[in-house]
Order: sequence, then C-alpha cells, then structure tokens
Amino acid sequence: MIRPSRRWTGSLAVTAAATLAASALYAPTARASGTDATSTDAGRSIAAEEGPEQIVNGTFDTGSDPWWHTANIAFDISGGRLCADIPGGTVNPWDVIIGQDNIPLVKDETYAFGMYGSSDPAKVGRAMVQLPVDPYTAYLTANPQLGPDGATYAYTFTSPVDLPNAQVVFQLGGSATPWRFCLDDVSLKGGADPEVYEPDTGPRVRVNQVAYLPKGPKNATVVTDATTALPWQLKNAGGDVVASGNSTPRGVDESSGQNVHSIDFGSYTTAGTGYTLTADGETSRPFDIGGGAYAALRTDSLKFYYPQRSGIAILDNLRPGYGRPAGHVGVPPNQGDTNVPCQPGVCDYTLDVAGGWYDAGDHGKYVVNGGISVAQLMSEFERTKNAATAKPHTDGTLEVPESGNGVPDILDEARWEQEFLLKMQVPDGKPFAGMAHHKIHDQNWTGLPLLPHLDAQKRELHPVSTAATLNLAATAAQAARLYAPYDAAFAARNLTAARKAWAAAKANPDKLASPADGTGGGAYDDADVRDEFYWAAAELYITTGEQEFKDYVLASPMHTSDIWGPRGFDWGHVAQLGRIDLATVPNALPGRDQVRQSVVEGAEKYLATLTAHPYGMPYNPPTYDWGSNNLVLNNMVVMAAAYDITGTRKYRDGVLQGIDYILGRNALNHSYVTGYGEVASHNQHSRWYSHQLDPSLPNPPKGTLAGGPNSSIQDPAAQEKLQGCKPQFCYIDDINSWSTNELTINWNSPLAWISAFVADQGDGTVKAPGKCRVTYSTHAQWREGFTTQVTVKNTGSATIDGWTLKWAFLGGQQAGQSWNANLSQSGATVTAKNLGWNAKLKPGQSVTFGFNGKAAPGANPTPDLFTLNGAACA
Ligand code: 9MR
Repeated sequence: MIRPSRRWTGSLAVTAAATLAASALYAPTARASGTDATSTDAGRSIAAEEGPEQIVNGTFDTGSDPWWHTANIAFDISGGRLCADIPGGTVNPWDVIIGQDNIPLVKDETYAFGMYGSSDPAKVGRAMVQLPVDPYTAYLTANPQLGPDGATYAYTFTSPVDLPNAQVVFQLGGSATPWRFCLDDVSLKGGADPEVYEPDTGPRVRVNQVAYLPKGPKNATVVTDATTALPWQLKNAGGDVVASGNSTPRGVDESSGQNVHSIDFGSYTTAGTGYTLTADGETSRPFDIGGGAYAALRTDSLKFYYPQRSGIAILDNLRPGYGRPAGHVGVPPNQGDTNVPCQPGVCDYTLDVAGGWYDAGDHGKYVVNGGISVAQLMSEFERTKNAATAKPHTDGTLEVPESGNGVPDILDEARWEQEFLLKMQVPDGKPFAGMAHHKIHDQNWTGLPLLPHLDAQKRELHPVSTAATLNLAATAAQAARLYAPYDAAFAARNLTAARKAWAAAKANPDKLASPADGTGGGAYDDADVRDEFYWAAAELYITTGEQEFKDYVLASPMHTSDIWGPRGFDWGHVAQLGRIDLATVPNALPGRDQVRQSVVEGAEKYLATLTAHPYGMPYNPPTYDWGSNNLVLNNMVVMAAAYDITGTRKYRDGVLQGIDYILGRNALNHSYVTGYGEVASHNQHSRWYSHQLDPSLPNPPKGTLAGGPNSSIQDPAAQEKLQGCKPQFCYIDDINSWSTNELTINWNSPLAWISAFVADQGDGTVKAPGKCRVTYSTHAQWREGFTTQVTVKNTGSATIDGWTLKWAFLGGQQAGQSWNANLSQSGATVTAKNLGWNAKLKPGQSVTFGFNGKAAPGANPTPDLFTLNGAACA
C-alpha cells in the first residue's frame, strides 16, 4: 500500500543550484561493481556502515510502504524488487520521483548510502538525500550508471545539518522515451541510533479511567517488581480509605512484558466520582463508580457517524466545532461522487455514488467495510427488540438532520450508509449486473490535512467483487426487515437489491478483490468469501424464511465450524455476524438451539481468555492485529450475545471487564476513546480532524475509538518509535501513525454496540426474570394477514394487578383488531394492555387474548422476547 502521510508534490521544486551546492559535501566510495564512485575516506565509511539503518523497508519485503511516488508512475513489487515504468516525454529529473521521508540526519556524522539498481535501457540515475522542503538542499547527489544487468552502488557523505526529516529521493524524469527502473536493498547507515521512545504511562496502578458499574465487577492491574501479594486501598474523592485488600500476583504478562498483579475490588458498590486505587506506593488515575458515563458513550459513539458523512454539509449547530461543507458533491475542487467513472477498462458507465460515510481518516468509501459497520448499527437497534436488558433506541437522540422524523435516529444514521451501498450495485443491463463495486476512492493517496470538500483527486469505481456483493446482500436483507415498519418502499427496495446481489454472487463466486489494488485507497482484499456467503444467506433466511436460504445456511461449512478464534471477527471475517443473528433474531431454522449454544461456546472461550489475562482482556494472540481494539470489542459482542441468550451473569461481567481495557486498564495506561478518561486518544489519523497538524482544525469528536496496538507497526511514525514493541505497546497517539491510530466506521460500530450493552446494564444490578410464561400461536397466516392468540401465565407467587405485555415483530407486520386486550404499536414493537375485567392475574392463572395482524413480506416468526410489566418472561 502506498500511503504517504504528506504531499509528495512539494518535491517537484528541487533546484539545480541546491543540488550542485550540496554535491560537494559527499565523498563516494567504490565498493561494488558498476559504480561510478571513488573512495576517498574508507575508514569513515566502514564506521558509518556499522551504524544504525535509517531506511525503512529498503528491501521491499513488506510491500512498498513507506515509499511514495509521483502520480505519473505506479509501483510494481511483484518480483521482490521495487520496479516502475518511467514515462517518456518529461523534462526535469524531478518530474518523476520515488522517495522516502522522515530520515533523521545528525550533523557531522558520516553516512553510507547503498542501493541496487537497474534500468532498461541503460540510463544515468539520480539518487539524493535532501531537505524535504524548498530549497531542497541536497546532502548527497549520486548519479549511478544504470543498466539492464543491474548492479549495486555505494556512496558516503557527511551531514552538514541536524535534521529529523530528510528525504531520500530517486529523480527519474527527463527522458524523451520510456524506460523501466528497478530498485532494491536501499540502505542509509550511520548517524546516531534513533532516540528510544518511552511512552509516558503514568502511575503503575491501571484502572478503567472512566467508570465501573456499582454492582458490576471492578478489577485493576498493578505493574510491580513484587512477586508476593501487595496491599491495596480504594479511596474516595475526599481521600478516605473506603475499601482495602491484597493483590494477586500474576507473573509476567506476555502481551506487555510486565510483571503484574491484579486487584479485585468488586465488593465495593457505592456510586461516586473521583475514586483512586493505591498499591505499591502508586495511586491510579481517578475514576467513577456509576453508570452515567456509559449512557453518554452510548450516544457519543453513534454521534461519531454524522460528521463522517460524505455528500452532505455537516451543520455546526448539530455538531458545534465540526461544521464543514459537503464533501464530494461535485463542487470544485472536488470532482464529486455524483458521476463517477470506473478505473480505465473496468466499466463503460458512471454511477452516482454520492453519500455514505467516509471509511476512516481517508476519503475512500468501501463496500466491505461499510457492510459490517452498517450491520452492527442495525444489530444494535435490532437487539432492542430481542434482548431482555436492551433499552429502546428512539427518535431525536443523536442530533442528526433527520431527528424528529419519527424514525429512531440510529436507523436514520445507518440508512445514510445503506443508501450508499445500494448505489454501488451494478445496474441492470450492464456486465455483472447485481454485483457491487468493491470501492470508490481517490486515484492517489492524498496528504494530511485535507477537508473532504477540498479533495481535488479523480474519483474512481474499482471492479466488482463477490465479497462486496455479499455485504450488500446481507445488509440489504437486514435493512428490509428493520425499516419495514417505517418505510415499506425502502424495505422493498432493499429486499430486491439483496436478492439480486445474492443471485449475482452465486453466478460470480470468485471475483476476488486484488491485494494489489491499494493505490489511493485500502485494498480490503479477502481471498475467502465462504463466510460472506454464509452471512448473506443467514440474513436472507431470517428476513424471508425461504427454503433456498435455509438450505444454503444448513449446508454451509461455516454453519457448524468453530468460528470463535482468538482474533475474533472483523470486516474480512463475517460468519460470526450471521451466526449471532441466527441465534438472537427470531427465526425457525432447524437446529436453532445448537446455533444458540455455539454462541455460548464462543463466549466461554473469550471468557477463559479474559480470566487468564492479568489485564482482563478477551483477546490474547501472540501478536496484535491492525485495529486490535475492534477485535477486543467484537469478542465482547460474542459474550454479550451469550448473556442475551442465557441470562448468565458471567458473560455480562466478561463484557464489563473487557471495556476496562479499552478505557485505561492496559499497559499504556491509556483510554482509546476520545473524551473518555484522563489520558485518551485524540490525535487519530484523519484528514479533517487534523488538529495535531493544523491547530485550526478539531480533534476527533468525543466517543471516537482509536484502532489500537498493532504488532506489525506498518507506518513510518510507528516504525520510528516503536521498533521491537511488545503487543500492548505497539501504539502511539500520533496522527501520522495510520496503522495504530486511525479511526474507522467499522471500529466505532462495535464500540457503539458494546457501549449500548453496558449502558443497558444500568448500575449493574441483574434483574430477576419476570414471573411469567407466554404462549404465542399464529393460528392462521394468509397473504394479507394472520391471526394470533397469546396466553400469558403468572408463574410467580404474587397476584399481578394490571399487566402490560410487549414484543416486537420481525419486520413490517402490524397488529390490527384485537380481543381481550388493548393493543398499540410503535415501529415493530407491540404493547398489549389488560382490559378492566382481566387486569388481575392470580398465581398460576392465565389470560388469553388475540389479534388480527396485517402481513408484511417475509417471515413472521414467533418472537423470542416477551416482557411483562418490564421484566422478560421465561
Ligand atoms: O482495517 C483494515 C485492516 O484490517 C487491514 O489490515 C489494513 C491493511 O489492508 O487496512 C485497514 O483498513 C484501512 C483501509 O485500508 C483504508 N482506510 C483506513 C482503514 C483503517 O486503517
């Protein structure tokens, strides 16, 4: 992937004068064949060669990052070297450049520069080490005689300056005719070892810096050399000791390399603010005991989405400090997303793909990633229909332009993205009709900062893919049932699109996105789409109940295999989305009990991981992945689903412990959510929340999750500071660290889902199940309607005086005429109230009522959840 975090165009202004002036400063050494260099100072060069390597990825073993290039060439690293076809007809050497930034130079140090190069036909190349800005003073200018056979070249020079961010550039322009250049083993050795970066991790007692629920678990971690138990004290805001005990030594934690103890102070349950925990002479950052912060995070993590919107102005009155003009609507300098062509040779039409959310800190819009994001928002809403503890999502909670339209705001926000996904479908009559284009983004990577409406790059549709098509099928099928009570036409449009996408994916099962398609946007390649097929079939089955999808689900290897791996699920691993929905959304799949049980088995695994981990994490692979925080959160989703299925407290407590890690109980003593916790991420990689680079721009809004530790540290900012990091330390809150510190729509979606789950637990008191049993029988079902009879039994030992029973329909069904109860409906949720004569239900007594319903397209299963006077019936 090519992702310069700066604008390459600045290098075009290299002046010949600067080059000449600087070339006197270097002394080339003859070391290898084919070089034009002569040795003048071999001793110094040997010393330099033993110095530290300053070039990142000079061997192109890990792709082409962080090398950048001018827009008139493309990198080809397929042969293990970096090659490029250099166009003819350019005038100046600097008209074609390959470069690397942020190379530290130390004054008076001598450096050894080496490279392998070849050209076809033979050419004189130009390699420079220079100042990255005007006047581009060169400290080394070398002119290797390149030829088709390839050779290695070596030079030395002494730096006249201290400079943290020199550039190495290969200037390849100025040829009338095209030629091919290849490069390998680029090395710049010498200078001082890079400064060892020491993150400021604050006190050694690590806590959730935001809040623990009063009646929930409360755990902390102490970093210490001690090997035997240490006393701890919990103090309130006034400094009084309110609880104390002894820690549990846990040995050396592999994920951080630290010797640690854990502290359990869960027996203390009094709500308050400004608590601290003291152990081993250190006092933790302050925290609350209370549920209020999660009610706020439930909202903030969703409010994140509106200012990610493309194609609409962000109103400052809705998001003070975040207002900005609409991005990519075709107003110059934008080229607009209203009429986007394909990449050359990919298609002969243009599409209006305006709208949707920007994926992350870039201006790209990707169907596979949009898919899981919108699905998780829809599932957060759908959970309110099926889970005993879930509190409703309503209209007017998120301050979006649609607030007040009678539709829950979370569905309004999700629709903004779903409308975009629908637009990415190939129109009828065109090749691959029904498939979805994988992505749309800029032709080349842009630099930071860059507000969306100022992006002047050409926008292009990339080829269709099976994965994108199945993301569309899955989300459109889910949308069809969820939006049906609010907008039947939109629901129908989604169902049609889902069916078309499914058929198109079946006809084109192996259109895989190319891993090489990563210029100007992420590749989002995925070589295995069995999980996407399974997810789509599951959603289509849940919505329609149809045989074809049922058969597909039951025959899929993903239906029964163990999908609860240690790394969890994400945009490229989506079988879990299908499995969890089959388990938690009402449907009549044969063997559904085993499906529900399999989710519980997954939760058991993550709970075991968490219990064994001294930082209480449900994620513990030997190396952390890109976006590890979203994997931690998705593993928590599995535990939350198991709690929703079983009501077993330990799964819920697993979720409550997992959130501690995200909010500060970690090796860095750092909260990964902007605005939450005393020390929290706020410089996430984003072209418009670029406050770190331009103080007039804002930081990301509160409630924004950072990707989190990534053992592979794939960006130069992380590589410069974090070499050799233990997994938990592979993170830096720097805007340039896009591989550890980006924000994305698919990482905030599990944060939002989990925040809602935690908020729904109130103060952490586990509610006793309702003393009731419900029998719900749909006696007759015809095209336009159905008749249902409901019996409610009081299974408790007290008389119920006045009852309200609630359930939700799967889709657009409407309760009509009723008998023996008063029925009303809001969205899909039905409320049945007793009449005067049947208000009292003695222990053991039942009441039966019924209604005629108006049918809606699709399945009409028996609801899983009934609540009587607010408590879920068994
Ligand atoms: O989240 C993606 C991660 O799983 C991949 O390993 C990585 C490299 O392909 O790309 C990540 O996605 C980025 C995307 O390619 C471009 N927009 C920003 C995304 C988050 O960093």
